[in-house]
Amino acid sequence: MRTVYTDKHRLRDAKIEIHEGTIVAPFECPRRAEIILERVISQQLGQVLAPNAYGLEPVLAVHDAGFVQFLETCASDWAAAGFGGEAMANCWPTRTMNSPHIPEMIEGKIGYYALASETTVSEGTWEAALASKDVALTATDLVLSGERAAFGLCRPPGHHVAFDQFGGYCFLNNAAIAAQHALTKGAKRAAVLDVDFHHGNGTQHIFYKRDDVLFLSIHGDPLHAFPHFLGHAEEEGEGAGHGFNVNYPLPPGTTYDSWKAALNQALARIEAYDADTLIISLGVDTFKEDPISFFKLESDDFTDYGRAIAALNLPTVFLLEGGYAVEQVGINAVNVLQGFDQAAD
Ligand code: 5XA
Ligand code: ZN
Repeated sequence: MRTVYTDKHRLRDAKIEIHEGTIVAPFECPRRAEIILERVISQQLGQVLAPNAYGLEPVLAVHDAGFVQFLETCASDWAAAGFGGEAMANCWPTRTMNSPHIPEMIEGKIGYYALASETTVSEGTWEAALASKDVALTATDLVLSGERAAFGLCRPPGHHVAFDQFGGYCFLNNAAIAAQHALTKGAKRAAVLDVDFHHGNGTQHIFYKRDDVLFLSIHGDPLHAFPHFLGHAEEEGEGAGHGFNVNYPLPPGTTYDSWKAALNQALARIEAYDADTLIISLGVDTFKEDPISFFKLESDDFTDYGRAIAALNLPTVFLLEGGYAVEQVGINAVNVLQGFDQAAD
């Protein structure tokens, strides 16, 4: 399987994150992508190629134009306001302050467009996010042009980004952009399977009322895990989209047996849907040593589920999401891809 990668991901190099009441160095750091790339190369997974540039059109197919404009200028607007450090939300339109007005001052504006405060917008973030979606789109085009599978080594990740809200280390929704691109180029039924530890609230939000993208997510129960407010089993889609959103929330301490049982259900649902294109939001923060998750997968489990995904026999795009046990993140991500390749041969 070929990998799409660019070192432009390094432009996203925030220095702070709010985590459990403390300011820490961000879990989502450039080293993650470097370790995965090193593993791709050392395991001879396949050729590594640079992304093509796609511009903003595929972004605007799933994201709000005002939101995109905000992201582009956020870091410079923050500095122009005389604020120091990295742009960070601290005030939101909460349940009791629902208003149609978008603040002009950057402190209010970032609150309007943010869904969490842990993720700052640092200088270079926008450029890295653009490059990350180019990685996703290039990997998607490899698959649309006949390759059995491709790996987009996306960084920053994307699955928390809704139509017009960022957070959870994500700025543009790479998987949603890729799925929409596949449809625009002729696919009829795309499926996005999100195996990251965290619910893919953004992808769910973007496709919630649609029946041309089946979204499935296996994740930590939001009663106990970020993003806290979405990801429950009863969220099944709306209108034409009813039945096309499937959540598998799992409890603290989940080991591979029950995780795999959820995966098997998800794979059966994708088969029943008769998907023609499969996008995997590949987060490996389900690993037992991940610092921000409560699932207990072992490294060999990643190989096993890569094989199971291959058995669907679908053109498959893997796009990197989370995974923060930095020393093992390369092993675990590449195990999925190798498992897939072994079974796809
Ligand atoms: O998949 N999402 C993540 O790994 C980010 C979670 C952020 C928690 N504050
Ligand atoms: Zn995650």
